[in-house]
Amino acid sequence: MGEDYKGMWEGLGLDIEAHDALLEVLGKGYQDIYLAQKSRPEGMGYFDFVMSEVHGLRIKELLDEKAAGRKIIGSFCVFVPEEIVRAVDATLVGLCTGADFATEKVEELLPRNTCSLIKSAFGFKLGKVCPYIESADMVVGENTCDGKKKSYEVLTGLVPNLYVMDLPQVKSVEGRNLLRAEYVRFKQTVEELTNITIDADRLRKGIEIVNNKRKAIHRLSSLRKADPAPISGLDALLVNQVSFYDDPVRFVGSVNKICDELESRIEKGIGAVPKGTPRILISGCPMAVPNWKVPWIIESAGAVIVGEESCVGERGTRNLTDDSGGTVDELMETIVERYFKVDCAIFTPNPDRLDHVVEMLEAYKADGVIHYGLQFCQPYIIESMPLEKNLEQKDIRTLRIETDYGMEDVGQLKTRVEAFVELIK
Ligand code: BJ8
Repeated sequence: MGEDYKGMWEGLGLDIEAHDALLEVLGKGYQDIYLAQKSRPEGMGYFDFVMSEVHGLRIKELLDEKAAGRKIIGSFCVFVPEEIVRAVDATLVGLCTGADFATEKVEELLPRNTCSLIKSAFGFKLGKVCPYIESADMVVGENTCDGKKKSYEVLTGLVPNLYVMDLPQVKSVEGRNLLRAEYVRFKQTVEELTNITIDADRLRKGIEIVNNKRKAIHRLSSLRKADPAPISGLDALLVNQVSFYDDPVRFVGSVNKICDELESRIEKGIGAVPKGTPRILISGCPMAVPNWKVPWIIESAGAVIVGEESCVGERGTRNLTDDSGGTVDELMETIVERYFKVDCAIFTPNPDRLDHVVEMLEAYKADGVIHYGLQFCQPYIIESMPLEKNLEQKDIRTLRIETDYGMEDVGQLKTRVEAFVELIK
């Protein structure tokens, strides 16, 4: 892919040498983790292709959209309402936050004990290796955890088109009012950016596009309830990850195609793993591309992941937005309603999340929960302790993992995960 896109990457100001090195590591990791899997559905070929072109063809498409007058908006969080972005014919893309890069430079700006996800966002920017952030007309940060909100103060110096959205921390009337006010401000900002005024038809269309993505993912999720699981957790995670980058309409078509195939696999009793393989529900911090470390460890230990209680997973997609409102105000209200249900650990208290974990565990017939906490992520790590206690009181086996994007702890994690898989067998 390199030679075909070199000019494009240079035009975006990427550091070609560093970027080549990144792509090489990514390609090797993908080969070892993804392509080495057995009994993959054929439909994953589309996602393999998307991944092979994630910095190539997809970026070219985005630049073509820009040339045609459309805007690209980058985001780090599922609280950024894609419906509103779509309503102005703009495209929302998730920004690269799933791998370590330029760590030394990052640690000149951020404390070492900052979570890997935040450091990664900085590393990709400082190392000039993320074509998404360089293509974006606007980058949206959000006041969620302390790490993110303070680091955006620093990121503003590196990303002049950074827009910061305030977010509530409490699910109160005041919290909801704040979310509504911030979504109205965001709507006005994207209207100004694009010179397009959002009317009810535009907003309804935006809701429809985003709901269709969620519905396709719901269909895929429900097929993972089968035993044997027709698709690995790694592959299902990849589909969720690609949903943040891909063209939404094409994405829906590809997910539905793979779902047709999975239905026929289930009918024939074909699985990605043998029937009776221990089933795991992952819960915790989001896993952005190419963060596949823990799922890879879990599935290499002889288990299969059947669901993700995560923003790159069901927390991010579980609820649809009601599109029955007749006016912009009514539709904005249903957007607020939908996002206010997201049970991110930045909320205090956050009781819904425990209910959702239990609900998912039952729905996907999981044998145990692995809580995935990124080191230094206080919201999720602190929440994981009462979560584990509550789950164990319900006789649900739980393993808490705290890790980062490095590979130093792989051996130790493997030992712990293997022991856990033995326990739940
Ligand atoms: S809605 S989970 S995407 S904030 S891992 S940066 S929480 S210290 S990512 Fe998130 Fe939005 Fe919530 Fe979802 Fe902070 Fe934790 Fe780092 Fe995190």
